[in-house]
Amino acid sequence: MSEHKKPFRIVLVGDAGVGKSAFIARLVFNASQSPVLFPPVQLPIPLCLDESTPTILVDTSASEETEARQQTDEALESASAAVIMFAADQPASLEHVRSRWVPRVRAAAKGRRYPIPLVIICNKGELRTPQMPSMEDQMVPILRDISEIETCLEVSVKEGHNIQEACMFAQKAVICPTAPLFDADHQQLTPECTCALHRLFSLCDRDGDGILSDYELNEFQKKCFDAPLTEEEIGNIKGMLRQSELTEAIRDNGLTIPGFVYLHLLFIMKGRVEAVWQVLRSFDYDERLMLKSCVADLTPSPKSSHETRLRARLKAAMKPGDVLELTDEALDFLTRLFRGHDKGRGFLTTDDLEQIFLGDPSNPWAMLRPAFPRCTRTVDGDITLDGWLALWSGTAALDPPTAGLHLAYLCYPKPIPSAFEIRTVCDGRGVIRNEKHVRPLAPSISSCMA
Ligand SMILES: Nc1nc2c(ncn2[C@@H]2O[C@H](COP(=O)(O)OP(=O)(O)O)[C@@H](O)[C@H]2O)c(=O)[nH]1
Ligand SMILES: [Mg+2]
Repeated sequence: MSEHKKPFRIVLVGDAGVGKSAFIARLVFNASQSPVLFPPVQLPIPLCLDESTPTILVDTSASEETEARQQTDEALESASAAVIMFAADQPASLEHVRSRWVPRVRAAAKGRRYPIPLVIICNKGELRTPQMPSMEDQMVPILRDISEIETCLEVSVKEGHNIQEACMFAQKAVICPTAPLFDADHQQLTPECTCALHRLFSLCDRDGDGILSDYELNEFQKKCFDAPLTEEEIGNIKGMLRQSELTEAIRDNGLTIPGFVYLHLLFIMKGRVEAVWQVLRSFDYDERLMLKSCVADLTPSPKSSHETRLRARLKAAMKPGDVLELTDEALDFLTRLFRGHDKGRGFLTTDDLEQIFLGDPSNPWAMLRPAFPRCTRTVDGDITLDGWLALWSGTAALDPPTAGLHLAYLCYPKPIPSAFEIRTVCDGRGVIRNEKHVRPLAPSISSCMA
């Protein structure tokens, strides 16, 4: 696995003389002497939180000279996390955290979906005298203003105090960043996180009654944390939710969707971001809160990439004129989904579609907007059952990995590969000769995508 993973890059910045290079020397080489500037250094495995991913520490220069500045900015541009260091005995270095280094880190993150996670380290802690303000007093106003700070702590490179802890926090900032989950400006979960939690709820609500019973909550807990909750813990969770301002976090003695989502918000507010990441990763979400493509893998081998395998299998199995289609079972699942949302009207409005795709970060037919193909919709633009199934069949034939992934997002209850089968639909002269049977509800792709 490690050979495919992009290394984590933890970039140290801060004023000259605060101890960046000395920190690396002490942490990695247990040395008290350091060069002025280290080349990038790979973190030894025992210090790595995620042993499968190489972690590189990148020392930088604070010099304002053009070349040095450029190198530091380039390092920041590829940073997975940044550590801004100041020194307890250099008040200007603390000032510069806010006025110089945070803006440099932010500028380097331009174009990224999320900010670069930050850890603030105060070095030379042993030089802090009782006359100086405490680290906490120094940090509170900064923490209030700069939301991308994950952690701050005081270390003393000279005395070897908190060095490994600082390294661990920097890695945690990479592995469990807050920004993809929590929008600090609005003090709420991000839409991506909410979307994923909605899907998780659907997966865990096995009887589909819209409530997580104690049993379902416990199964969820076991899957994510390998251990069941005690009765007391379940009671505490419900107690916490009952005290929340939500009108209905608990119903029929179980968690509602808002209650379930709110529970995760509470975790984050209490600094337990890693617990929420563990939940999401247990359900195969990646660092962008998308389902890993392996979820929709159509071949059993866990080696090469999803698309490559799928294509290879298809190439081997398919003759000209064959297409990949959804099985009757998959179409039944999609029909039930349709019926569950059409409110008996026989068509899906844009709002209904939004509800269906609540746990899916994107609608698979976004490229068809603003209007779906004519044969899939009513005159008002709503999607008919035939249209809905045709859109799925079309996507399955034209882009199976995408269809598979969206089926996974919609909580298809079986392994995704089992939702597909190869069908011979065309004899090469454009004549449809579906040998098994013609499924009247799923018009052929060529007609529905036309
Ligand atoms: N008193 C004290 N001095 C330190 C500490 N850490 C580093 N230094 C000293 O601070 C000076 C600058 O350190 P250096 O690593 O070169 O700073 P950089 O410019 O940020 O890389 C060196 O003389 C270090 O020995 C510390 O924890 N306490
Ligand atoms: Mg240095």
